[in-house]
Amino acid sequence: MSYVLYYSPDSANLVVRMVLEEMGLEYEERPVPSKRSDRSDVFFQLNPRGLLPVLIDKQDGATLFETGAILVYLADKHGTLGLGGDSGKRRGDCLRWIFMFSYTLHADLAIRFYPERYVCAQPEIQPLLAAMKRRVRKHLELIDDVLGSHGGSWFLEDGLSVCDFYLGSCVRWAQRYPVDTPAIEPHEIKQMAHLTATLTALQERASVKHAMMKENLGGSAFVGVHTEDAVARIFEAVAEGMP
Ligand SMILES: N[C@@H](CCC(=O)N[C@@H](CS)C(=O)NCC(=O)O)C(=O)O
Repeated sequence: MSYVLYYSPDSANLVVRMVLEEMGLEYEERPVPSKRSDRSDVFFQLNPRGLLPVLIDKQDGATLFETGAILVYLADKHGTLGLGGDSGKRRGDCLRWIFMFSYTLHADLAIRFYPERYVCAQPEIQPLLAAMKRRVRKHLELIDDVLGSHGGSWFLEDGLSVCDFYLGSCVRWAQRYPVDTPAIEPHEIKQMAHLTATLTALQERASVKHAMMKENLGGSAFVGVHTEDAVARIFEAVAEGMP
C-alpha cells in the first residue's frame, strides 16, 4: 500500500479518508490520540504542529499535513476530482474554493473548537465563539448561494471534486463540535436547500459510507447527523484518559 493515513475518529483525517476511498486508493491506517498533548514525539516529527491529518505517500516519499494541501496533492497526482488533467477553469475553481474552505471555513471552525488558543483572557471566549458562529453561518449561506447559482449536483459546476468532501466534512463538524455549543444546528442546515441536496447525495456514495464505517462513526455523514453520539464519544475519550 503506498499511503499511510494517521487518524483519530471524526478528526480532519475523515475528509482525506473519504477522498482516498473515492479514488479507490489503498492505504494503511495508524491511530493517533484525539488530543494533541497526548501525541508522541514520533508523530510531531511528521507534523511539527502535532495536528491531524497526516498522510505519507510511501511511493514518492512525501510526508503531508494540512487538509487542503493533502487534497490538492491527491487530486493533482491522481488526475481526478478537480485537479490533475482538468481544464484551466475547473482547476481554478477547485483551487480557489479549497483555499477558501481551508483558510476561512475550516479555520473559523477550529477557533470554535479551541477558543482558548485564540484569547488572552477567559472573558474573551464567549464573544469570540459568538462571532465565529455568525461567520460560519454566513460562509454556509454563501456556499448555498453558489450551489444555487449554477444549479449543478456538486459544488463545482462541472462535477464531483475534492471540494465536496471538504465542504461536507466541515458541515458535519460544524453541527457536532463543540458538543455543547455547535456552530450550527442540523435544522439550520436543512434551511439551506442547495447545500442539503448536494450533501444528501454525497453521503449516499460508497466512499463516504466506507470512510464513516472505518472510523466507527454512526448515522448520516453530513445531513441529519447524530449529535448525541458526539457527546458519547467525548465521554468515551474521558473514560480512556483522553479528555
Ligand atoms: N489547518 C489544519 C487544522 C488541523 C487540525 O486542527 N487538526 C485537529 C483535528 S480536526 C487536531 O489534530 N486537533 C488536536 C488538538 O489540537 O488537540 C488542517 O487543515 O490540517
